[in-house]
Amino acid sequence: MGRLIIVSNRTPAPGERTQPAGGLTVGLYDAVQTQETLWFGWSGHQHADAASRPVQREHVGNVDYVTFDLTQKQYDRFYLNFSNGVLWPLCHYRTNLIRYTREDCEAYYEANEVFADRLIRLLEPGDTIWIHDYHLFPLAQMLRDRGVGGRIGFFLHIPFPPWSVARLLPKLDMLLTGLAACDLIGVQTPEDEANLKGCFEAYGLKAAVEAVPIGIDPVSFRQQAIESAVSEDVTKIVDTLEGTRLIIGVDRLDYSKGLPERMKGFEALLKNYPEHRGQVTFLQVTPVSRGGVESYRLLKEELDGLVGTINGAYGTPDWVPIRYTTWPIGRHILAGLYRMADVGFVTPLRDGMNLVAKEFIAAQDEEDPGVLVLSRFAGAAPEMPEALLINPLDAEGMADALHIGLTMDVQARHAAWSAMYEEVSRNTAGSWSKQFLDSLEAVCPCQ
Ligand code: ADQ
Repeated sequence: MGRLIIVSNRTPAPGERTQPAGGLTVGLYDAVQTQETLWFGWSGHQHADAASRPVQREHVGNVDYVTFDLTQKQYDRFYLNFSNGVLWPLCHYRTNLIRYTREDCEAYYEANEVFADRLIRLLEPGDTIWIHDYHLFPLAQMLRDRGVGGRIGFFLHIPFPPWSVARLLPKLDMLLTGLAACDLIGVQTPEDEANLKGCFEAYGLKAAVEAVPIGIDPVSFRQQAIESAVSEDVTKIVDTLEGTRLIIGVDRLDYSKGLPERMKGFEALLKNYPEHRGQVTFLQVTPVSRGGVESYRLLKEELDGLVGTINGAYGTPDWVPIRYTTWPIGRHILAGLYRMADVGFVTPLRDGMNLVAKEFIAAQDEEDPGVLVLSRFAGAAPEMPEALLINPLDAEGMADALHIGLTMDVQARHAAWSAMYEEVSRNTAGSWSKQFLDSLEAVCPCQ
């Protein structure tokens, strides 16, 4: 078996290389345990002489981590402006937030050329290349141009919009032509699959696209939650709730996650169901991300204001309705808090998958499980129809779902939870990477 070459914008940070810490790292952990792997990406650092600086290498277990620096200009234009200021809003159907300039677009392609130039020197015959996410749409074509004839797969972690939305992107045909150089493109849901296929067809491009929904490692996450729930870190937090019921939300601070909408849903609960006032606490853990992009700064201001307004309107000297932190919290603490929560509140306007929904289910106590209130627009929703499904634009509908969740009897909670836990256990991180790599081999067997 040849090597697996994983290419992603960021590789796991040095401290996360023995212990997966979330999203992509968790998803790929199983694949890299069983195969000799090279994981290639940006170091997370900017340097004025990036082009002349050598790559950084670290070998951990089966994996050779190879990273390189970007210049400040590449970081600004490729990463912040184009990847996160154009492609991210486009793929999340937020066309009004797109800030396109031709210079940023050119910088995106130039940065992908840098990835290709650096990577080509590390490749060997027989390697299977697996590229991840929207930062690197054109990379496969650039590798083909440099003579790579072997297997190349691509996985898109975020949604892909229909042609009517995608075509807003100038030079969409060029982006898709680059992507079509892959042997297989994996996406999260059947809806994304249909959308991407429709866009390829619009340009007469041929590409193999398959929905392969990502999962988590439910066994280890559940174990972490069981241990963490009784740890001092978690019991200290739970004690401060003073017996109130706990609703929990955990997300990067991102406009795709429906955070202001979520606050309005909670506010509607307090307004329409006054019996919950003083009886429930909503904890929202939201570490700041992409602070260099204007729409993220504006979102933080909006959220800060909403939390203050709701707490001012409904809070009392001895009860704070919303607890809100923009600091990251360790995964082991989060796992314990999920287990102690009565409701997981997950309300994205659009989300590729949303692993928090799956982690919340994995963490529950089977004797007395909590309830998941989940947006219909999360990629996880088709796999979790037993959740209380909501539309995040409908504050009253969210309030109704929270009320139902807070008052549901244990039999109903258990029935919903066990169906979702079965699904989370069936479709795991390990089965996801295996399914993708098996499909890639099936479409491109001759290696
Ligand atoms: P994200 O947008 O980052 O991922 P998500 O799927 O929820 O969203 O994954 C976030 C991960 O980070 C989870 O494992 C979560 O536990 C962890 N996390 C979140 N907040 C944290 C905090 N405060 N402290 C510590 N850990 C925290 C992208 C796509 C998603 C897709 C994933 C994987 O946007 O739609 O599900 O990739 O494909």
